[in-house]
Formats: sequence, C-alpha cells, structure tokens
Amino acid sequence: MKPVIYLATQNLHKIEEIKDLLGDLFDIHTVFELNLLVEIPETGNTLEENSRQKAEFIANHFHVSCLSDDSGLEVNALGGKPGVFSARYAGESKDDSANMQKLLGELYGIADRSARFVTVLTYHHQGDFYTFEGEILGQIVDTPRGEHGFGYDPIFQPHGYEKTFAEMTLAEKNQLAHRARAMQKFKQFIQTAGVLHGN
Ligand code: ITT
Repeated sequence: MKPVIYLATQNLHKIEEIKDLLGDLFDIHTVFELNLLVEIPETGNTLEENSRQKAEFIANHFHVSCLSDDSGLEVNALGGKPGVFSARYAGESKDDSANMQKLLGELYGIADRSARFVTVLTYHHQGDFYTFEGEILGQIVDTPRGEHGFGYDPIFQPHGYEKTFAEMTLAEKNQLAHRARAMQKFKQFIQTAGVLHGN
C-alpha cells in the first residue's frame, strides 16, 4: 500500500501537476478533504518561509504527512520581481491574466527578458520538515501564447524550447519545469532516506 500524503495547497492546477509527478509513490489526498474552511496563510518574505508556513499550518491542524509548494517567477530586469509576490502581483484577487498584463507592461521596451521559475517544496512527516528546491531558466515572451497550464505559463518560455509552458501538455511541462525538478529531489530523498514507514 502506498503511504498517504496530503497536499498543502489550495491551487487545483498545482494539485493536478503534483498528482501526475508523485502518484506512483504516494496515495495523494488534498486539503479539500480536511474540511479546511480558511485560506492557508502565506505571510513570509521568501518562498522558503511561505512554503514552510503552509506545511506547518496543515501539520499543526491535522497532524498528517503533507507537502506544500510555494512557487514564484523571478524576472531579472525587475530585480527578481514578482518573486514571492507572484500570486498577488496585480492585487488580492490572484488574477492570472491581470498578473501577466502587469508584468508585460513593466517589461515593455526592455531587452533583457531573462527570468527563472522557482518551486520550494516542504515535506512534513512525523514532526520533521524537509525542503526541496527546483528552478528553470527561461525568458518572458512579448505576448501570451498557449492554452494549457496556469498562472504565468503563457508568458514563460524555458531556455532551449520554442514553446511557452502553456503551449506544452502537462506531461511535457512535467518533464522539465521547476516543480518537477523540486519533486525529483523529493522523490530521491523519499527513496533513499527511508522516512516513509509508519505513516
Ligand atoms: P497555494 O498557496 O494554495 O499553494 P497559490 O496559487 O497561492 O496556491 P503560490 O503562492 O505558490 O500558490 O503562487 C505563486 C504564483 O505563481 C501564482 O500566481 C501562481 O499562479 C503562479 N505559479 C505557480 N506555479 C506556477 C507554474 O508552474 N506555472 C505558472 N505559474 C505558476
């Protein structure tokens, strides 16, 4: 039987990607099964702090093994913004297309389009917390392209590829993206550290 893990995220797109990446190792459950009536807090100043905060929140309330994901897009010409503010870049409504429009507006006329996507995962198991980071380098395109994915996917094109993340299928994105790279480290840890017993 596969060990149970709860995903400490309320983002349905992340859940879909993580299920595809991790479903072979874990019996995956979501916080929607825990009767969580509030938004998981994320008030930190870094992706690491937010990731830890989300995992701690679910661990403290429900005492389950869980995995959180805090991700951000860092644009070099904007000094690393939106970074930790990626979700609410254009306001509290967490509106993907407003966030992209704001970013494209700020980059208008700027030649340096280089950026990176980062994911910080935090795994909680029996009182211990473990962190895993993945990144991918790429560039911000001039106009959004593609229908797949979520968030900033239509404007991020990874280095060495002609497609934006939103022009890739979920399977293609999961071959190379930031979340997949962090997940690869987590899976290696799980398979070598033997922390899984007694879930
Ligand atoms: P949870 O906190 O519930 O996990 P969230 O959507 O608030 O969900 P984040 O704080 O990590 O998650 O938000 C980061 C922002 O970056 C948010 O606007 C996402 O849409 C975006 N984002 C995260 N991962 C992404 C990805 O793989 N591709 C494109 N955009 C992504």
